[in-house]
Parts: sequence; C-alpha cells; structure tokens
Amino acid sequence: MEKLIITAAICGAEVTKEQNPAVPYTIEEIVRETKLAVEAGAAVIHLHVREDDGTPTQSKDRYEEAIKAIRAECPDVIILPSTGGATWMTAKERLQPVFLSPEIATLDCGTCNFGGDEVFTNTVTMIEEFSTAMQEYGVKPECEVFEKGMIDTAIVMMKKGLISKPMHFNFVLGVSGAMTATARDLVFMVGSIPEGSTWVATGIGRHEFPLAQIAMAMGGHVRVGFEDNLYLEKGVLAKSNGELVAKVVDMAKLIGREIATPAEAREIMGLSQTK
Ligand code: KMH
Ligand code: ZN
Repeated sequence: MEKLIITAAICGAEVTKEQNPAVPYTIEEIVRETKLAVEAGAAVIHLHVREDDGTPTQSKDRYEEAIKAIRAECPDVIILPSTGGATWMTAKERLQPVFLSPEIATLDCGTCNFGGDEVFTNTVTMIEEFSTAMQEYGVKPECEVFEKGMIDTAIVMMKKGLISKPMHFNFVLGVSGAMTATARDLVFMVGSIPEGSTWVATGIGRHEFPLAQIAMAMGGHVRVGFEDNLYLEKGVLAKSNGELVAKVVDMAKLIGREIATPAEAREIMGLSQTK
C-alpha cells in the first residue's frame, strides 16, 4: 500500500486552552506543536493562526510570521493554511493566506451547519472566487468536504477549469450538524471522487481514531490534531499534537503501512515544488 500521509491540524479556530492547555496560540507555541507533530511523523501541518490571546485571525502578516518561524525549525514540512478561518469571518478575510502562495491550502466546497446554530458559509460564488485566486497564486486546493454534495461542487469547479487534476479531498466527518463519521459514509465519499484523486479522512471528536483506522486500511491518508480532537483516549487529554500523531503511527505499524516523509507526500499529492 502507498505510504501514509499524516496531517496534523495543530490549532484550528475554535478550540481553547481552557479545553486543553496545550492548544497553541502564540507563534512560539505554534512552532512547538509543529515540531512535536513533525518529529512524531506528520508530513503536513494544517495551519490556522491566532492572536496571542487566542483570537482566531486570517491575517496575511500573522500567517507569514508563523510560516517563517515554522520553516526555520521544520524546513521540509508541507504547510497547508486554512481559507476556512472561523464561521463568522468574511470571504475577503479568509482568503488572505492564499496571497502568500503556499503549495497547498484548504478550499471549503459548500455550506453546512457547524455545531449548534453556527453556519459555515461557502457559497458557489465564494468557491469560484477562492479557486480562481488559488489557481492564480499556484496553490493546490485541498477540497474540504463535510457533506457529499460538496464533492459534486468541487467536480463542477474542476470541469470549469478552476481546479486541476489530480484533485485532492479531505473528508471531514462527524461535525455536529453535518455528515456522520461512519465506515459507510467514508466508503460512499471515496467512491464519489474522480479516479486518480488523493484523499485524507478527518474524524471529529471521538471519531478521530476510529475513522483514521478505517481510512488507513482503505489506503487513504489521515488527519489528526487539536483542531479536531483534544483527547488521546476517553477522559485523557493529549499533551501535544505529537501524541495524537504518534498514536496514528502506532496504528499504521499494526497494518504494515509505512509513514510518508514530506518529500514522499509531495510526490503522492502531486505538489510540484517546495515553497
Ligand atoms: N474553522 C472552520 C469553520 C478549513 O480550515 O478550511 C473551518 C475550517 C475549515 O477549519
Ligand atoms: Zn481548519
């Protein structure tokens, strides 16, 4: 089987130090969590940034500062910034990290409920604008899919020439208000993407490790991290993102799946260059 790409979503926009003191806010903390995740086996860091007080931001300057600091410590890791930001942010605010030309960034492919009464808005116009900007700045989209119809929207963008093949998908399953994180749902999603696409699965909360296990057995790739889950096991907070990545590495060993380095992950995902 192909080597396993592990993505660490180290920070997100929603989780707080009150929930887990290891959640990173400052640049130093983001670098610390990146290093621990990379040392444990992560090839990709899905990056959100915060102000020092924890407020999520999509500021281009803050991303630039974080990426520079990460690069100084982890020169090879693939950095995958968010264009999702937080649910209340405007499209203009969210798009900023694309202007730094990262090699890959998230492209959220539809609107869905996002816990309680929160709505994560991604209209077709926004998706077109984001994919156009990503094309212009040489950024490969990781198509974030929370519901099946979002795959179809991503395919429409590909047919319009706004996303190139091979496409890359992230199935984010188990968000409260969106699609559930069952084996049945994951199989349905994987069977709905264009041939030759790569994919990663993200299970939210308690679904993180069960979904990771199913995904890696199916030959897909896996995302873990504080953005999605704060616990190493029931009732035990993870001390770092590195602990979450290490658990996935152990699970992969059990089924004989080797771990991809950043260079191997670039090859697998068709990323053309290190930026
Ligand atoms: N924070 C969520 C509202 C992404 O990074 O593109 C959106 C999110 C997805 O995290
Ligand atoms: Zn995110």
